[in-house]
Amino acid sequence: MDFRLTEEQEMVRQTARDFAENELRPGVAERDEKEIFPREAIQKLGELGFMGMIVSEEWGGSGFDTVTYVTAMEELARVDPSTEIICSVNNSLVCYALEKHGNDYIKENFLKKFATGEWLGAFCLTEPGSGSDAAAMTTTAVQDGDEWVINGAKNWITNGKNCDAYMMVVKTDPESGHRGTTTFVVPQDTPGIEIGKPEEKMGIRATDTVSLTLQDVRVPAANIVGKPGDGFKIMLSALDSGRMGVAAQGLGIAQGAFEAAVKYSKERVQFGKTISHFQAIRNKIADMGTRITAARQLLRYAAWRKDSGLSFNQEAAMAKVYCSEAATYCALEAIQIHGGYGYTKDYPVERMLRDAKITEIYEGTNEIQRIVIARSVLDEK
Ligand code: COS
Repeated sequence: MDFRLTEEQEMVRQTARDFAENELRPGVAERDEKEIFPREAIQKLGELGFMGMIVSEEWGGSGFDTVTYVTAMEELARVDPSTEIICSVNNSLVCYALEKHGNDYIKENFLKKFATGEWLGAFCLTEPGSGSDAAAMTTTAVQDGDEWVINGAKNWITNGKNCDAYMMVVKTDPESGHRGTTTFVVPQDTPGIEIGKPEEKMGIRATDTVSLTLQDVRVPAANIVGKPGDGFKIMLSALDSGRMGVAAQGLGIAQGAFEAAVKYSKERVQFGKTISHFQAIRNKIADMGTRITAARQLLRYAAWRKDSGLSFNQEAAMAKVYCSEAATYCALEAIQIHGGYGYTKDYPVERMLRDAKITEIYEGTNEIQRIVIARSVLDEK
């Protein structure tokens, strides 16, 4: 067993860290405050090969393994969790699923564009009436010759406004429950798609999150991902992979909050010494550091299982739960260590807490992750 990153993994991690420090950190507070989408940063990440990290080179990707991917995503999230999730939705939800399930037409015309960063992707599963109970979706597609006609609505779509195409699951045989669902790639400029007003969110405010109204949206049959009827399973398997991107986001936030707290504790003087000397503060630092180290190992283990061709559904869910809860925990403790200053926008830790909370909610709430974990542990799959 070797816990060290390989030379290549370490090089990619350093590239991600340099990018985050030089390109993301300078504007991160302003983008949060003014809800500015980091378009230029995403374009540069595309040029660096970070938008298709786990896609093979044949389809325009960088061909990295998943350990490299989560390591890079952690570095982005350590500084800018918004940019991380924009990137990770494209990488580990959309690109992963299209490479695994898409036909050559889809790979040539969509995957290549997403993987090179020419296009940005979004993932559409949730609807106003179906969140955790994803199979309860009611958006439909009806076949009309060589086309399918989609009607319905999707919401909570990360990248929904700034993307170029959606990976979207809908009911094509409403009588057959989840077995009557099909996944399509739908270009954003397809007539009949109305994009709602971006949600005004507590955190990850540089991302756009929108709802979509779909009225007679015509999509060629060639844009079906996998087989008709397999849509739900394709989306759930994409989420197994995507959840590692969210876990990396949580881990990066936890690490960023930890570093800010450690730094502040060594600067702030009370009772004649820096507060890093006080046991109450030291305990917090010890607990944060322990959780972060455990979170990182769990996430890299899940990623290693995926890279090794082993099942990773349970471990990805565990990593998502543990890393996201470490994020909220560390951000809260970092604020506590900063005292009143931590509760203001003069320090980054208040943003880190706002950014942390969503990691416990999206790509499957932590309550859903625990269902997934328990089913797997109890062998009830
Ligand atoms: N990958 C592939 N297939 C999977 C799967 C996975 N991870 N998990 C389950 N499936 C399959 C099952 O094998 C089953 O197939 P068969 O009917 O052929 O046996 C099918 O999917 C349905 O599974 P199940 O009966 O377990 O579905 P449920 O409706 O009970 O839902 C949960 C299972 C709750 C786990 C699922 O709905 C879920 O993950 N919900 C959260 C959705 C989510 O993450 N939303 C966030 C969207 S992005 S912001």
